[in-house]
Amino acid sequence: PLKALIFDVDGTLAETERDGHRIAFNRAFLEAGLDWNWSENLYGKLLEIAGGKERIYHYIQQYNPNVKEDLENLIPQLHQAKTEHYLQLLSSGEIELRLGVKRLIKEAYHQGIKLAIATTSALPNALALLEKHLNPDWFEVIAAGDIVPNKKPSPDIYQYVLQQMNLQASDCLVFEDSYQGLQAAHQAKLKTIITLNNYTKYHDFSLATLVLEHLGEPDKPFTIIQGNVTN
Ligand code: XBP
Ligand code: MG
Repeated sequence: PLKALIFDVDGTLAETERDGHRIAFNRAFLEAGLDWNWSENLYGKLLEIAGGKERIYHYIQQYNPNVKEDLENLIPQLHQAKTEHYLQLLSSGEIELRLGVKRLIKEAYHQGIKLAIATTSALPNALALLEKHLNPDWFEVIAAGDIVPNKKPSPDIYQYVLQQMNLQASDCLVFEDSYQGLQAAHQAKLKTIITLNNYTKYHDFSLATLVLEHLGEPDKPFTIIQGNVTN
C-alpha cells in the first residue's frame, strides 16, 4: 500500500523557475553591477544544472562572462542576494501553486498518507513556498539544498528522504517535473509521476510511470500524455 508522497518543489509545486528563480538571479546580477542577463531561452539550458550556486558556476565556466572577483566569494554572495530577491517575489504573491497541488496534498494529509519534500533548492526558498501556500507541518521530511553532497540527477536527496522516513522506495510515489528530477528518483528506485511545464515538456520521460499536463482541478481536468505501468 502507498505510504508516502514525495514532492519536488521547483516546477512541480509551482512554476518557481519561470516566475521566481530566473528573475531573482537577474536582479542579483544587476545589483552586483554585472551585465549578465539570463533570458528564458538561456535559462532553459542552464536548468540542466540543479542548484543555484552550481548553476552560476556552470554559467561562468561555459559562457565565460567577465569575472574579476574570486569565484569563491562571488558565487555565495550572488546566491545569497538571489535568495533574498526570490523570497521577496514569493512574499509579494507572484508565485502561485500549480493546478491540483493543494487539493492533492491536503487530501493525502487528511487520509494519513505521509508527505515529504525533496528539492535541490535552498531550504529557505522551499520553506517560504510551503508557508505561503500550504503548511510545512504537513510534511514529515523537508529535504533541501546542501543537505546531501550531490544534487539531482544524483539520487542522494531521495535516498536521504527514504532513510529519514524509514520507508522503502516501493512504499512511495514521487512527483517531479524534469528529466534531472526523474533520474534522481529513478536511481533511488522510486516510481515517478511527471507534471510537464514549458521548460521541461521536451525532456525524455520514458522512465516515468505517468506523465501528466498537471494535477488538474474539478473544472480543469488533466490530459494523460504518457503512461507506463511497468516503470
Ligand atoms: C531546482 C533547481 C534549483 C533552483 C534554484 O531543481 O534546480 O537550482 O533553480 O535553487 P529541482 P537555489 O526542482 O529539481 O529541485 O538557487 O535555491 O539553489
Ligand atoms: Mg523541479
